[in-house]
Amino acid sequence: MPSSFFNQGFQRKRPSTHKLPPGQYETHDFPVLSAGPTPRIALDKWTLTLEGLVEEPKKWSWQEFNALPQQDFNPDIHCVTQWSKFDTKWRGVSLDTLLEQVRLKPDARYVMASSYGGYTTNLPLADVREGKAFIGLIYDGQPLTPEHGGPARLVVPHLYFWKSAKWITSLRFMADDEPGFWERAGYSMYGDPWKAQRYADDDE
Ligand SMILES: Nc1nc2c(c(=O)[nH]1)N[C@H]1C(S)=C(S)[C@@H](COP(=O)(O)O)O[C@H]1N2
Ligand SMILES: [Mo]
Repeated sequence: MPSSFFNQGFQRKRPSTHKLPPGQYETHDFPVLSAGPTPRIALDKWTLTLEGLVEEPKKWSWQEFNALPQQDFNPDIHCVTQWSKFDTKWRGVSLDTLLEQVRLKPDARYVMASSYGGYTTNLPLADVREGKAFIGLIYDGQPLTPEHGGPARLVVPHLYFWKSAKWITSLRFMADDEPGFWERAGYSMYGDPWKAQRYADDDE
């Protein structure tokens, strides 16, 4: 029997099969964690740009961005402060959809996500492709609130949630890894919750 058939049936019958990464506890709230004040971005001023190692940079206005195909995502999320939240309900645009609209240069290996307000965080390019990352616009059926990163935030659920930049405004493709805001302060360059990679010392 193909394993995908088995997995689908298994998940439908047991939707509550969730796992906690090491050192995490489950919360039903949605805590807000912001390193600074919440920026308020007027939608007619909002832009998202793909830049760096691309043949031509690509910039979307809010209106253009909202014309892109959207999908539902229901990931479990894991914050380095040890809360995890199961089955969060998002709607947004897959990074794969965005990447279809640029030609990456062959040496692009990493991405720096930058936010309104100055926050940055780094990720390997492979970790934002193939369905692994999206720009969240709707949370629980409502436009994403400013506190949680509205109007638009990056969501990369398989890494600790500090990699999910709120108020995102650009993704810069890079040849070499560079630390972002928390990474410069001693947090892990990668942040795999399943390996408890909280601090730089936890990286292999
Ligand atoms: N721009 C920006 N993005 C950010 C942060 C931030 O301070 N600024 N905090 C990060 C951290 S540490 C976490 S745990 C999550 C928190 O998201 P939430 O406030 O929606 O729970 O956002 C991440 N993205
Ligand atoms: Mo966090």
